Amino acid sequence: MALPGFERYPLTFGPSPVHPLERLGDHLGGARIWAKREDCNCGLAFGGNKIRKLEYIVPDILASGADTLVSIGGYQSNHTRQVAAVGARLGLKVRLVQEHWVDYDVPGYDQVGNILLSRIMGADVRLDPAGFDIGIRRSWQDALDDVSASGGRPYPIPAGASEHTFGGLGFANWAYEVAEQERQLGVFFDTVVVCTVTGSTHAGMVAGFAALEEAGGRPRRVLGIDASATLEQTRAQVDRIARHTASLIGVQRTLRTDEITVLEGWAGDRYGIPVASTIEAIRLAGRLEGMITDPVYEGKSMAGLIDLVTSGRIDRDATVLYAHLGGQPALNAYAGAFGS
Ligand code: 5PA
Repeated sequence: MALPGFERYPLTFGPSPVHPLERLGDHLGGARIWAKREDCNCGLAFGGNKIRKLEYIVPDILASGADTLVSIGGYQSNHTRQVAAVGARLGLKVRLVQEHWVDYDVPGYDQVGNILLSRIMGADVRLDPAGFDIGIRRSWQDALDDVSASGGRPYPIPAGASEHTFGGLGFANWAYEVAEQERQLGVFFDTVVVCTVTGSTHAGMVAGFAALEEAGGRPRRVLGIDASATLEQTRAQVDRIARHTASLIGVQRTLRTDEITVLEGWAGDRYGIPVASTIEAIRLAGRLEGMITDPVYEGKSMAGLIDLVTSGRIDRDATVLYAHLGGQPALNAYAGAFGS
C-alpha cells in the first residue's frame, strides 16, 4: 500500500531493501537491528533520501513548465547531487549553489565526491562562501533571480527539499512502504532511528506513521538523531514540517510533542565535522556488516543507534529499523579522517 492521494513520479527501483544487521545487534548485546537502504534505492548517481522526496515534487516541476532546477547545499551536499541526477533524468538544466557549510579545508573538498558527480552530470555548480544554515538563503534567491534574468524558467528546490509544500510526502510514503514490508517479513519495527538535519525525512516519517496509526496500526517510536549541531533550528523545522505534512495527508488529530523527538549527542559541535564516535561507528558498521556510512550524516546516526542500544535507552528486546539515507560519496573528501 502506498501513500494514497498524491501524484508520484517513480525514480526509485521500487521499495528500498530491508535486511537484518545481525552481527551488529549481537555485538551490541541486544536489540534486533535492521536497516532500510536508501543508499541503494535507485540507479541515479548512488541514490539517497532526496530521490524519494523528489518523486513527489517532480509532478509539480513538470506542471510548472520550468526548464532549470535551482537548489542549494554545502560543497559536499548529497542533496544537490541528487537534484543534478534528477535534472539529468528529466532533461532539465540544473543550477546549484554550493555554500561553504563546513570548515574542512582539505585539498579536494570542493572537487571530489558529491560535487564531482554533480559536475559530471552537467549541473552548473557555483561555489559560495556563506556558512552553514538550513534556512532559506539569499544566495539561493539570487540564483533563482539570475536564471530568470537570463531568460530561464527556474524551479526552486530548497535545502534538502525540506521547506517545500510536498517535501515531507516522500517519507510519509516510506512509512507506508515499511508497513507493507513488515507484513511480508512478519516483523514489527517498534523503533525507527533516522538522521535529521533539514528535517523533512524525519518529519515525513512521523506524519506517515501517524496516519497509519490512525488507520489502526500499532504505535511506534521514531528517534531523530541530530547531525546539524544547530539543534533548536532543526527541531523547530522537523516539528513544523511534520505538522504540515500530517495535515496534508489527512491526519485528523494534532501530533503530540513526544512524537517529534530529535536527540542530541552525536553531532559534535559543528555540522559536517566527524567526531570520535562518528569514526568509530563508521568503522564498526563497516567491519561487522560491510555497510558503509558517511562522516556527515549516517555515521552520526549510527553512533546514536550504538549508544542508545548499549545504554539501554533502546530496549534489548526492541526491533529497530535504522534508516540508511545514503551519503557515501562524501567519504572521499574525508579520507584523512581514517588515517593513512
Ligand atoms: C541528509 C541531508 P534531512 O535533511 O531530510 O533531515 O536529511 C538528513 C540527511 N542523511 C541524512 C544523508 C545522507 C543526507 O544527505 N543532506 C542535506 C544535503 O545537502 O545533502 C540536506 C542537508
